[in-house]
Amino acid sequence: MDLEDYKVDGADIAWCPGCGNFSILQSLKMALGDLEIKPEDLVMVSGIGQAGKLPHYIKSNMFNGLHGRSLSPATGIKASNTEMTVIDVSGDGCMYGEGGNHFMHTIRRNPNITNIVHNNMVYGLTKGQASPTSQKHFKTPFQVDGVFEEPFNPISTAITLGASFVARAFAGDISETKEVIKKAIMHKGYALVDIFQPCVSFNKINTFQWFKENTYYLEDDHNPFNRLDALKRSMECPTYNQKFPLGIFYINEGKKTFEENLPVYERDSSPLYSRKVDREKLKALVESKRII
Ligand SMILES: Cc1ncc(C[n+]2csc(CCOP(=O)(O)OP(=O)(O)O)c2C)c(N)n1
Ligand code: SF4
Repeated sequence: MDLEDYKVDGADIAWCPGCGNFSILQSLKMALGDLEIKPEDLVMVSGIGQAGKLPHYIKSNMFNGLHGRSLSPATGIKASNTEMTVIDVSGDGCMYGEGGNHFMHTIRRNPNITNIVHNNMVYGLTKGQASPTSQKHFKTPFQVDGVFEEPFNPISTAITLGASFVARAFAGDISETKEVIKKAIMHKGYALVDIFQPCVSFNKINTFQWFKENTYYLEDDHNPFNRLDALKRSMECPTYNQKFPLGIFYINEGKKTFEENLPVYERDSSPLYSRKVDREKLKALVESKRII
């Protein structure tokens, strides 16, 4: 499909010129186009933040909810519309801070959705406070002496929790990011794609150049099916004088999805909304639960 097919007529994009979000939007549209996913078959879900605005700029069905709470509606949307492609888009603050609890338990639940996280290591929308992935010693007008906590490692956390697909990309490389997003969408089960996204206004340390100098791609012979190897690689980071690896770290094959675990799909795979309500059965069920 053509990228124009995903264009929202009259959309006034509110991101700063030069923001890494533009490249992620471009990579995502290219991935959707290559996979021939029609806007009517796509649901974009987000919370709050600069990243959370992305669904406003792509023609699709969309749900924009609370900060850090997007994965629950995304899970529900997929469970009741199993034939749709569901993509959640969040910022690092939204997903790993406010939504940290939902992040963990969605990994355990394993809905067949793609979770794209724009990781700019800062709170962009609220003008530059530190986020869970801000690097140590990062100074902001709010963390005036610099961040003292260890940064949250989403890749290690996801692998430890047995996530179904775990990858990291860099917004400065549109074609590689597109390829990773395509694989994540095609993967059956929960797929995390953490994308380094320079915030040109509020993070003057982790710039496009900084990410270029501090990342490298996992070798072609990296085996994503070896969990311990993946975990080891996910711990490489500048804190230990290493670079951040990019690419597909881990694939947990054969894990049952959330939808596959639901009894409602055991005998009938048709999506819930397309089924006829059997009022007699429903009445009998309600009656059977009455205590008095
Ligand atoms: C529960 C809650 N806490 C805080 C806020 C205020 N808030 C809105 S956006 C935001 C930070 C967004 O940062 P991030 O998720 O990293 O996304 P970015 O803007 O960098 O893309 C915060 C703290 C909120 N809306 N709701
Ligand atoms: S504040 Fe940062 S993240 Fe937000 S649009 Fe501007 S550059 Fe992008």
